[in-house]
Amino acid sequence: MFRKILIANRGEIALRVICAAKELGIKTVAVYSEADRHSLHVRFADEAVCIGPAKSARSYLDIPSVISAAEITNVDAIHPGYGFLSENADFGEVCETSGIKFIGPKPDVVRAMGFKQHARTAMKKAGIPILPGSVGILKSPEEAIELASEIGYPVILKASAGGGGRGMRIVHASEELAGHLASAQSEAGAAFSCPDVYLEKYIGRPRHIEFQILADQHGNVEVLGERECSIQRRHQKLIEESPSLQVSPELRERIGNTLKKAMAEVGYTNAGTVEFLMDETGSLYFIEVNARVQVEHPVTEFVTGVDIVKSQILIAMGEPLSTVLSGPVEMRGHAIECRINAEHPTTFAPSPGRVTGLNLPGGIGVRVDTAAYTDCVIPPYYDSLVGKLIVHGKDRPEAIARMRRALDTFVIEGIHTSIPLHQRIMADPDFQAGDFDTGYIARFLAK
Ligand code: MV4
Repeated sequence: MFRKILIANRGEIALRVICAAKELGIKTVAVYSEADRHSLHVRFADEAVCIGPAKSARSYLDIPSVISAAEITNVDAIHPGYGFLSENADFGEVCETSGIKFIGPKPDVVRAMGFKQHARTAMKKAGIPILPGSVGILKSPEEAIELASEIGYPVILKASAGGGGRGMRIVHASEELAGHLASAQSEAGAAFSCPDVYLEKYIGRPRHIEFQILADQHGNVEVLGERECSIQRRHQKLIEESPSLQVSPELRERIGNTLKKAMAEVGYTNAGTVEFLMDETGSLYFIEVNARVQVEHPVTEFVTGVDIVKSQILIAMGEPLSTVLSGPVEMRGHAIECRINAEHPTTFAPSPGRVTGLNLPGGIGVRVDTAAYTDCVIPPYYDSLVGKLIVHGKDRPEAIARMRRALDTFVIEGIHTSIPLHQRIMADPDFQAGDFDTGYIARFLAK
């Protein structure tokens, strides 16, 4: 049983974890940078420790500072949230050697899932469909050219240690392959200290669909359905929903059952997300595993009624899923999330500054996850997410109507936000018809 946990994060997710801990009767410790002295996570935690200057590299990403704060306050465990140290296997190891439980998968599993090529091989072995491509990392341009001609162009080169679109190259013809391979390898080496690159068949205009899983320390895995995350710009998601209109009950059941087996086989524990691309025929192909709680977890919480963050804490304490969950997981209704960023709605320029006025929407089926308050200052040093507006309705049309009325009463003064962009998307006939893929935002902005 945990008595006290430290939250190694800031903003809305730090508050989200504090809420879960409070409901479990667990004390909390916030850590904060000098720029976050007046943040709500500092105010609502039982204790707070300043861990360094504004720049993340010297505070939220600084392992010795976070561990020192944990030791000084004598916590039992650390919840990393998302981003920052959440998928840093070295951090997980330091926690363990310091006698502090890391609320996430085991470091070896985090490390293995971080190498995409490794995750791909493991998923294939367990029967999860993957795209045709290299079996290991690419060893030579000749090997790459031979493989690509077998698969057929276009193909995509991906950094094994990459993610979020970094270190990727689309290759349309054999003449381009050697050059793109060399540049992908050097970019990957510089960015991730690992030059390994692999190759896959390229899918044009895919949909991005991800499955939420929970896995306990006793080999049990549950699947909490899927999320549709295709509405994104430059690898930043803007809108997520659950369920996906494109996933039939049969497909959900088939992928879900295979995932239970696959995640148990790789020794995965805690909450996790398995990302897929869907091609225009409706087939799903595994691309990567995210070994953390995700920004968009609330849409899954709305449709399943499962508290994912509380589940993470209980799993880390050793509880079996049979007691973490109150029965079989069922999906009810439809949920949509709009990410509210501090940025200009058409230029996407960052818009940090003081929030001079704030009105949060509420009412039936509406949830706002935010650390913003009137007169708070959004610092320029971190992610531009200022809040998430999530709605739940009996079906997708009701969820959209609810989102539209909630956006209409969501007022943030003093900074620019993405609220007006979301209002336009919710009114778009293509969005309303569910007619979109990962190219949607680029086309929408060009209209
Ligand atoms: C792909 C792809 C097409 N074909 N892989 C981008 C981020 C990384 N997580 C995987 N990504 C992609 N992988 C193959 N074989 C297209 C993308 C992609 C994408 C994926 C999900 C959401 C948005 C995207 C935007 C552009 C490209």
